[in-house]
Amino acid sequence: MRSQVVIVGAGPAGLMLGRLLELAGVETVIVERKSAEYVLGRIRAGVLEQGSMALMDRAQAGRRMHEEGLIHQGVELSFDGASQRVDFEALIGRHVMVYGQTEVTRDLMAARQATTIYEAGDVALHDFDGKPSVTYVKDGVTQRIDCNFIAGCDGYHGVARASVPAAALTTFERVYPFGWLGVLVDRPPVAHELIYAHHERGFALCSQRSPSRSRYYVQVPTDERIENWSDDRFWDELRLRLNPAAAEALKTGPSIEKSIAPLRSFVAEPLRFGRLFLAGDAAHIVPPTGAKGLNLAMSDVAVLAEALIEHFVERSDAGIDGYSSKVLDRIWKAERFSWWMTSLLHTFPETGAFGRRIQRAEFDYLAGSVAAQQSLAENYTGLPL
Ligand code: FAS
Ligand code: PHB
Repeated sequence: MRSQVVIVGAGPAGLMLGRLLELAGVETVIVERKSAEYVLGRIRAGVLEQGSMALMDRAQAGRRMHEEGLIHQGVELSFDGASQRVDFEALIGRHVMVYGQTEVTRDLMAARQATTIYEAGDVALHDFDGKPSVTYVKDGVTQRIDCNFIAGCDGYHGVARASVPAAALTTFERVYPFGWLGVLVDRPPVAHELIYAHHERGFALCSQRSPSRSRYYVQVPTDERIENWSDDRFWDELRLRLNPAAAEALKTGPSIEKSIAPLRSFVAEPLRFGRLFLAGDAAHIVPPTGAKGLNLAMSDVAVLAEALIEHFVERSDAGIDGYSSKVLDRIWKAERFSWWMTSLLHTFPETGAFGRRIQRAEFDYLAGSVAAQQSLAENYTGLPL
């Protein structure tokens, strides 16, 4: 088989890249390790920046998002009971949309016309410095796809970045001393906007998926085990971390999904190796506190799609030559913001009483400064592409 671009990974990055390329007439094949059902079963992000919303429209996959997504014009930050709303619309005239990553993935899957090979085993990348190809095993038979370019959209644990010689790659990483225990529940959200709460017991986040489905998180130690957390224990702990009004308004019920995700900041440099490009979680990881992970993946592939289209349609390599430096500039700004939000809102016992006072001063400065709130608003709603 032959194609112009082989995309490894059918998560949001791979599917969005494939869709933008196919609309421009560029041939693609996506090779995905798991089944479509498995990919859709992963419960992850929930907030889209306006730039990601515009990309869904460009991909002609935005209809349901506009019908079912919830426009949010601000968020609430609370700190040991004190609350501050950050009004994106009033501060900078922008907003975000609450629309789950599962739905984004479903819409992109439905829009895709070209080939996606699911349950492809032993995916391997070959000769991406010369004449690239990708091999995989399907129904016991090894298949090969010759191509012009490979896009590694296969996430943090994927094969693409792992195929790059270690000497060619520089990585930067910070692993946080805690994770997020997340619960999905079919109950109305506790508030009409998201609540990010700092409490001496730990961070908590009240998010949502629809007027009848909510998503909640609490900070837990890295070695925490999901079996230690009954629903009742989760709801009791969440109430303790929220301000009294939110704790009172919380509507609890049986969890329909419960999982623990580790938190890390990670960036690989550069993001181009000959005819191989890395995008999305294959290239970087952010702690979910800033709601940047999915959105960064989208902005990576918007730039990569433009570069590849320029190569095939306009016969220019300026875009592919500039891809890595262009996306890394925006990646590091999102890494900074995600690190800042995480540092402000989580408890870090190792930083002691002085660290807690600094966090409180950071919150008090934010609460009293329009400029600080504008800075949070422009980062949270998404920096320009
Ligand atoms: P993905 O990981 O989504 O997709 C990669 C795809 O490649 C997967 O389908 C995988 O099966 C496939 N793959 C892997 N190895 C392969 C191989 N060898 N061959 C073929 N295919 C292969 N972001 C937020 O903004 N908010 C959140 O709350 C949030 N929560 C998260 C919770 C968890 C547990 C995780 C892991 C991430 C979370 N994220 C969150 C970040 C997440 O949303 C990512 O940013 C987003 O999924 C990135 O999309 P992709 O780059 O497409 O990577
Ligand atoms: C979510 O709804 O899953 C979500 C929302 C905002 C975040 C992280 C996760 O910062």
